[in-house]
Amino acid sequence: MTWSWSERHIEEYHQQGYTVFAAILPPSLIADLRRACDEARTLARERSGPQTQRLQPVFQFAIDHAPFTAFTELPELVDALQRTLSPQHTYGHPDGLGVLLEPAELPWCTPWHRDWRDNVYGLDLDRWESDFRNVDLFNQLNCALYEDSSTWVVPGSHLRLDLPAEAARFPLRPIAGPQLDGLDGALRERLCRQYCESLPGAVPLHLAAGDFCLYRNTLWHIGTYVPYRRRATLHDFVDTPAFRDWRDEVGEAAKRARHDESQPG
Ligand SMILES: O=C(O)CCC(=O)C(=O)O
Repeated sequence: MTWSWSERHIEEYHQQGYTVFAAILPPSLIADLRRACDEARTLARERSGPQTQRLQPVFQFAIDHAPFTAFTELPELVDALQRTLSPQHTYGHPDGLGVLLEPAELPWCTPWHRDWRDNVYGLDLDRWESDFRNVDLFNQLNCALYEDSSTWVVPGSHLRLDLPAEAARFPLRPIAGPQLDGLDGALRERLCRQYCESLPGAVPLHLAAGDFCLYRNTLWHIGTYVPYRRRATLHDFVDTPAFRDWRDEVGEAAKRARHDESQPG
């Protein structure tokens, strides 16, 4: 497979909520990024323990930055992103670009979620509901350096609020993940899989090494991880001036709400 961009990427992005730029990274860059991510994995586990999910942002840590800079400047990627979205959309931010890693010891998964709505406590939910279809906001990327099927999504869910079956599956906030404490690895893996499959319409997103997935983080999505499958998947938000303004206004208001709630009354 050799990389080429087509109008299909725009259609997929809008209809499914994600599109994959297949084989867009050249093999030499994959090799350089893998070496830098080996350093990131070691450092992440030293700092946060064996089960840690990520090192982010990579530019703030003392590892080799050169391959990450090459990734952020790759002409084919800059072009593909701008043709799919707009010249205002950017990736590879000093305060954003990170790497998602496999756990060293035990399988686990995140709860199912739509970003901001379900994982930013104190957020103005009416505001999220009025803005979640805005394509200048809420884009992110996963770029796999090894084959990666850790991310599951509900295609098309970025276009709508929750269906009755989804609301019935997760009636409470915060959404709980599966109960894994004290269980052995194989059982944890099975329960994570059952949890992934429990949301109607959920499918795994399969990425090969060098594939770049651009997706709406307003999609229902989840990450599920096993220690025996090596993972180094670059992860970042896709920014725009409008998204910066939104975070300054709505994200900061959520921070203030959390702060006010934590003060003694
Ligand atoms: O691991 C992934 O691909 C998804 C991660 C994610 O959604 C999260 O950490 O909230």
